[in-house]
Amino acid sequence: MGIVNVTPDSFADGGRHADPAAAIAHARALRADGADIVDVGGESTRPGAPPVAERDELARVLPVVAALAADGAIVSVDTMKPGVMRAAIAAGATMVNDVRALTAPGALEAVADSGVALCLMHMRGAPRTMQDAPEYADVVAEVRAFLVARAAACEAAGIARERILLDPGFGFGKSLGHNLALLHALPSLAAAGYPVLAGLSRKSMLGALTGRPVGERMVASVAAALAAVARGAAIVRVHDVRETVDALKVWAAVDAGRAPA
Ligand code: 7PJ
Repeated sequence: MGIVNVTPDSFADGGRHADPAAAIAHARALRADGADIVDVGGESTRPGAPPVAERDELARVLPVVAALAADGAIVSVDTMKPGVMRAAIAAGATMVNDVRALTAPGALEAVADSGVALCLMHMRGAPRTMQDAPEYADVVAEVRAFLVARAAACEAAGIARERILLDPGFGFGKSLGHNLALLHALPSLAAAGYPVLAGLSRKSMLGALTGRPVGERMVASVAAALAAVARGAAIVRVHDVRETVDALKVWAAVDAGRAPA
């Protein structure tokens, strides 16, 4: 999954694709580099980010979703707002990626009324404050229990189990230790029976491990993506698609122990 931010303030590529035309061109390049899914987001969720009005988010996201869907791309919309979910689905998005796991009023219904896929992500707190000393008694058990409960709520609302993915939400209300415990324990989340999506690309945990600023975390990001796939992730959400695809090709061939078909 390639990341397409249509925002003036995302931490990893802030502003580079803020207008729809630039975002469409970027998404097409990511597809050419081997992305199977493009994840289009119009509201930054970086720690401390201000909220975005629905009308502004729609103006950013809809032209990008429509153009990519017309290309035949699998388009995911990264949003917490039911109105944006509905409009993006109408414009051709076939996946909703919600860092609030459909907890906003009306979000469950927006997805249940469609046939699209759904990524439920765990976040502790809200973006503005989530990195203020997050605490857990058992981060792995708590994140897993939250996600399984949200999946059950979605299924009760009529969303088929086959449509649901789970994501532990690296960096969303988690310390470095919490993030590493979750990545280490990814097999136990995968054992819940839903495909797992992992988003580690360029995140501050990689800065903490390597000492590198956000613009120099590509190698760390590829290593993290490989680690996630090796521990059971079905989808990795990344900025550096070309490099990640190369690494995954090598890893998959070694894992298979034979030449690719
Ligand atoms: C994630 C996301 C993630 C999912 C962002 C960033 C911050 N969606 N949206 N998982 N992160 N599902 O790109 O670093 O980890 S925004």
